Amino acid sequence: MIHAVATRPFADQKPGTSGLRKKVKIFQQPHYAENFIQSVFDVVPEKEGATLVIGGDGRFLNREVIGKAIRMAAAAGFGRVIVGQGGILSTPAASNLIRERGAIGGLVLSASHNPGGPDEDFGIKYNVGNGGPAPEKVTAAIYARTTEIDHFAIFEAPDVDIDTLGETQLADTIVEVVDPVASYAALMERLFDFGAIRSSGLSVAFDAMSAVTGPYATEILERRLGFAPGRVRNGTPLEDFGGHHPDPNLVHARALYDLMMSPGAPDFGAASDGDGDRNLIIGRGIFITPSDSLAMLAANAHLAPGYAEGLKGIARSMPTSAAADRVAAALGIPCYETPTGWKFFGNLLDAGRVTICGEESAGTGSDHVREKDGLWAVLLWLNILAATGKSVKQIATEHWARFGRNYYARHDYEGVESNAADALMGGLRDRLAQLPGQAFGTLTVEAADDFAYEDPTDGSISSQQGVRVLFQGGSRVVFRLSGTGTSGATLRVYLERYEPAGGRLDADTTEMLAEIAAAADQIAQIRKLTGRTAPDVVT
Ligand code: VG1
Ligand code: CO
Repeated sequence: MIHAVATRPFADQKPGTSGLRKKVKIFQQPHYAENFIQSVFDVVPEKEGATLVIGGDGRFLNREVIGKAIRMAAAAGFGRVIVGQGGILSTPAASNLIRERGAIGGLVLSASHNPGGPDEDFGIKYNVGNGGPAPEKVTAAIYARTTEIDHFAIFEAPDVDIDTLGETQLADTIVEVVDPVASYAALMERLFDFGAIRSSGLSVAFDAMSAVTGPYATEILERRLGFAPGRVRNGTPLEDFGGHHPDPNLVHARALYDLMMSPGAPDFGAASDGDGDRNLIIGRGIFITPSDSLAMLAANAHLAPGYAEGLKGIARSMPTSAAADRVAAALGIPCYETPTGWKFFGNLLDAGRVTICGEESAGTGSDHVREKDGLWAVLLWLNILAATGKSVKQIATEHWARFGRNYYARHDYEGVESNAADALMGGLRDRLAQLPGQAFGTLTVEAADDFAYEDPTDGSISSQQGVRVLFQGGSRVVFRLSGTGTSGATLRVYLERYEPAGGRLDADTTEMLAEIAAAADQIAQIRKLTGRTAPDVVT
């Protein structure tokens, strides 16, 4: 029986960089999740009989919201709902299923790298038929719908059993529970030379951070690639990620970092985030920044079977370092600079303009899906190591010797008072025109702007995507506010210094960036306006 339930709009359902992310307590308000899901369904055209994919990263509230979403999808008239067993689907696996099964879209339930549990974060993201995050015109329509919603429809029945593989009928909808790993693992086997990795003799340590990649990594790394049992750490997804932030960076994956810097380190260390789309890459004795990883993967991708024909182009988000640009130039292929967030890569991938994309925030991926993909990056690295017989350190040092090195760091100021953050960004924008020519220590500003992007495939324009200050010589600082935080504002300051081949390629990053960091504070008045003397997280 389909039930129409009267409801009233919530004022705070505007999707951010990747969907609607809020505290669990906010999602637990009666009708909160239902209103958002109904608003999504209301803007999906031709859903009658269409297929919808649903899955999440297993965090607290995942099962409950999936139960509701299935019954609402049945009420909305979808023909088939494909759900990962246990409610589990990593973000890239969901993207793959949408594409493989010809779904009209999918609901991905996750707050990614944010912590989980009753007092932590939850999120809902809608992906469209290409498997990627909904573009801005769709998220804007969803948001508009949330402001005027007056009822939602739900099929009244007990929740479907999502733990048993197979099909059940709910009204006119078939609910199909699938193995969350199988088709994703098969895709990886098509892209990479599993035989070469298996026989390479490489040793690995993978930290799944008690999040969604556990079952994927166990199946792929331990069962299919034959790495010894236990090489996947924290491999069981937990509702609260064991109380940790499932954020694969040097702060939250400290244990892995320490292992990789220790004398007995394996050849290769990696970690992924809550929903499996990010990656951390650490070689024995060397951390690879995500921006460098993108550049090094692009330079060597042809060594993997899936990319043997070469790359069509590279795309990176604006705050990501320009290391990839140099690779693109050497390969004679285009390099696109997009706003932050994976949704901007989708059109370029669909149009066949680029093959590989990446973000400084530990996201790398390719045209195999329409999301960033943590395990994909791990496997491409392993394929490159197996094919070349080189260590991570060797790949990196040879890369820098050829292209030069982009020293890079991101400073995050979290939980900043929203008004202070807005004042800081507003002040910066007001002063932009005066910056060129100004000197900060030995640095002189060459140009400054507020990044705007015109999508080359559909002409749509996204403005105010972050303030860039470019210094003479190719160093840079970028300022922007996070679109994924759930309390207050997060100011991100991205620091980059280019050192050409033949220059100081083996120096300490903090030291190399010290002058730019000082200039950033002077330019944006961070201490004065936020009261902070140091960033909360440096990655
Ligand atoms: C952050 C990252 C961005 C990434 C986004 C979603 O956004 O900076 O690069 O695409 O998270 O990643 P923001 O607006 O907070 O800077 V995930 O792994 O949270 O889906
Ligand atoms: Co993520």
